[in-house]
Amino acid sequence: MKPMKLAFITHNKFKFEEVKELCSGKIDLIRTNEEYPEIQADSLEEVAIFGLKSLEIENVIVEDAGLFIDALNGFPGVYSSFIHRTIGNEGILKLMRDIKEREARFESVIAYRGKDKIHTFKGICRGKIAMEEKGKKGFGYDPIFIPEGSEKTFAQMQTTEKNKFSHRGKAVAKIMQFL
Ligand code: ITT
Repeated sequence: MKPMKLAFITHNKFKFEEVKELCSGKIDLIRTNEEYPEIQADSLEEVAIFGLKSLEIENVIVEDAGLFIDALNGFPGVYSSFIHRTIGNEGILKLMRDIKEREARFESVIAYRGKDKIHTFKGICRGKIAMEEKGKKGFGYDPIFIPEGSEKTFAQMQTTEKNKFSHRGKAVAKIMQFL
């Protein structure tokens, strides 16, 4: 049987590569650069669903992710994109300089539309904020995030290894089971 075709609308090529690897052999994932609105909302679900509703295509996914730091009451959370563009990893490390409680989590929400209804799939990866940036791979907050069960940051891992721990890997596993 031919693998089903699925469009992933994202501007982030790293995200696409991660999901593509997880889908390999099972789903034929195509990256589409289409514009869709990214609203500022209180939850990742709202952002992903709103984006998907504006698109009139079938068999499509969008994904919204964020980093939630316990000691900062979940900041940057839904503001992760803006905060990364402005203060960046260096800014987060500065905010965390004197904080011993370094627990944090990444969340990923995938919104999928087949023929009609929209479904969402959530993956969470717990871990901690590193004391300094480490590693050159990946993107975004990868150099400052160490997932539970590893001593390495995401930026020190190859895609396959990051996928085993990551929020995105968990959300993709859920949607694959659904499909
Ligand atoms: P889209 O086009 O898919 O929206 P994006 O890069 O804008 O791509 P998000 O809005 O989902 O992605 O991500 C919010 C922020 O969190 C952004 O700054 C990302 O770099 C960062 N981020 C998301 N997933 C990450 C991951 O797996 N590792 C490190 N940083 C991540």
